[in-house]
Amino acid sequence: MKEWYEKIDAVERVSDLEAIRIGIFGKKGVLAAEFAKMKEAPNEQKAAIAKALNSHKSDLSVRIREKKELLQLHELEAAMQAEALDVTLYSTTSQSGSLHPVMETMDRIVEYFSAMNFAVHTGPMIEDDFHNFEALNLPKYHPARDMQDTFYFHDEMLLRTHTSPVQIRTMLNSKPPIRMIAPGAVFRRDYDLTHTPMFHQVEGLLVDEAGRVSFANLKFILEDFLHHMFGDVAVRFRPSFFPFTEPSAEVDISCIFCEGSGCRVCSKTGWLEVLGCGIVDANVFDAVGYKDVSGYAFGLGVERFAMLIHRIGDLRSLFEGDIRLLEQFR
Ligand code: 2NL
Repeated sequence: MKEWYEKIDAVERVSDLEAIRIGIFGKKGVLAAEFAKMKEAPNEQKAAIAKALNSHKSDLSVRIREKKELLQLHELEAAMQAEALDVTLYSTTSQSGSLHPVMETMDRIVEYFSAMNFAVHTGPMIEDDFHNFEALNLPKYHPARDMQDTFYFHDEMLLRTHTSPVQIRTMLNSKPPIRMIAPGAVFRRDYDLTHTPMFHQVEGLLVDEAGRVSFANLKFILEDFLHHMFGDVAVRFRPSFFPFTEPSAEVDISCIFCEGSGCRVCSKTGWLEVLGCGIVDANVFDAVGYKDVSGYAFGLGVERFAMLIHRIGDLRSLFEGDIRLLEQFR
């Protein structure tokens, strides 16, 4: 039997050890053969032979189990050594991510108004008629509610067409004064060279006691904001109309491409429209139950800001998900 102990000690692979185990314990193995031989031995020797064989049986079994554990450990270590990766190695091919220009622009806008003490509020993208239209002085049958412009669900619900419902919810949930912005995605049934069915808005709202908020306050903050975003540009306010503000204005900056002399981007006007704003219409305050207050509001499209700031000519390139666009903004 001694040779089998030596074989176990000498073996180097788990698979070879298994062959040895079968050679000892298998049906045709050495133990089976020795036990068979024992039957031919004289009766008085049988007990001693059986005792010796049983002792070998348990010793060999323990030795095989211990050797197997040892070999498995060695094989695992060898495999780990062979597959080892140095994750600290410097790689020249590693890629770093970057913010999409729309989100980067949104962050810059939010950063400005946060610094000016405006709270940031968000709300649901699936809205109801009241929060998206009715409360904003857009009564039933107003053209802006047209099926042409709004994505409707079956049960009077819709995809918000602007972030104004966030302001309505904030006013319904809290008391004046309010000083907030609402950044987020909005949806309109529009798809052509200059419109996508989903785009991003930042709207602002400030409400305080009656008589404490003026158009001059609105003009100051928007001029300062536009200088923050576009640098040294001229800013002008043009009278306009929105159902939720009265009076209303659209805000232009001097064209950042031709510096006001007239080019293709500004349609030879020298001006680029970037904002809508106004003094909050009294009907909006009535709808949320606010009494004896005054306020201003404004809204802007983030994609348009991003395109002007980064001089991106085609709106669609912001939505194609082409990694080569992002690589230009690292
Ligand atoms: C634009 C114009 C605007 C508002 C949005 C607003 C919200 C409330 C009350 C009054 Cl709750 N007004 N929002 C006001 C004026 C203009 O957006 O051109 N957006 C892209």
